[in-house]
Amino acid sequence: MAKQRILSGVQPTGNLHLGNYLGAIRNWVEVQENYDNFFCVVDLHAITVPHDPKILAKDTYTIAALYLACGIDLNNSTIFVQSHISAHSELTWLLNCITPLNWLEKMIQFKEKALKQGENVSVGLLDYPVLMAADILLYDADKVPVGDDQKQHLELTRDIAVRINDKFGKKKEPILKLPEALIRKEGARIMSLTDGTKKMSKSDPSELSRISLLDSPDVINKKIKKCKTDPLKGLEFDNPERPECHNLLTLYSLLSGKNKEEVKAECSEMGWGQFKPLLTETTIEALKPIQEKYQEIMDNQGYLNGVLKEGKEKAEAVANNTLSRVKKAMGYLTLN
Ligand code: ATP
Ligand code: LTN
Repeated sequence: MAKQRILSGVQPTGNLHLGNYLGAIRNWVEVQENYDNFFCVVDLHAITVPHDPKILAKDTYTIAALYLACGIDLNNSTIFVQSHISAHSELTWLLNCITPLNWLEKMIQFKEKALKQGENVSVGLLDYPVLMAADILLYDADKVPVGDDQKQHLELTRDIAVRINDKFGKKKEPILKLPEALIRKEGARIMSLTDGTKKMSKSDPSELSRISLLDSPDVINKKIKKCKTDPLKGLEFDNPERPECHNLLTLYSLLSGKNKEEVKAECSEMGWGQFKPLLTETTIEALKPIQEKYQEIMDNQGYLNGVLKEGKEKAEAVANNTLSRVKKAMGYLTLN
């Protein structure tokens, strides 16, 4: 039986942090053997908030190299850049014309990001989830592994697909496949180091709020030393009064590979002075192989270019096929 397909992506808007890794990419790596995978660097999404043209290409390389460094295996997976495949933009337009405006106005991420932008909110920011729907639907993806914050966008993607199928498809032959979100409970929402009630995010102005996958041991040490804690004795999971404590124990559990029970047994009697060095050491050790592999890949730009060129060809064939199907169903003229 053919393998089910996975599609997912990350925006090239700065270095990846532990939230991106534990909420998304680590899960891609864990399940990749069982699926036919497409992993995209979503550079068209990266310009929905003001961006710097001088670093967009460099950041795109960084994210692609980090996919490989984190363990994405080209035997099961295709890595490509969203803007290299024009079908993403074209399908977005077609989907735009059947998507009600008020669906987009309800999106939580739009509301949060629009608030941060003040006067400067682009049409692109509002349209962001439709572009994401196009990314997913073009590949007939069965599963989309993401962090918890993307759940609403996945629901919207399904709603858009249903609308296309209802308007233009036949009952027994849907045009677009309905994808499912793949959200792992552990790590789906890693919180900021400076505020345990806010998610760790690339766009937080404070560098101290996140650990990047490429942070040096010194920087990791400094960030964990300064991270927010509380004055209570002992360490515990799941106490809503202690969001930072829950988050730091979760990080330790995920990065050490020890389950919750093991972490409880090891850490519940500890104070912060004992736990912080342990978390620091564990984080440095977990990131070391990723950083070494990343450096190797970045030292060989020819190799990375080759990966992305091959990725483009493979992805384009699939995407163009779906786009033609949709255009045909919508009644576009084709010349033979
Ligand atoms: P920004 O905060 O600037 O919007 P981001 O840090 O959320 O960026 P994205 O590129 O939007 O990064 O997200 C890439 C993937 O990482 C998505 O699957 C997203 O759900 C996941 N992710 C992002 N932040 C976290 C987090 N704090 N915990 C778990 N998963 C996360
Ligand atoms: N919106 C996503 C990034 C993204 C994505 C996708 C994720 C764009 N297109 C397709 C999965 C599938 C985010 O993480 N902020």
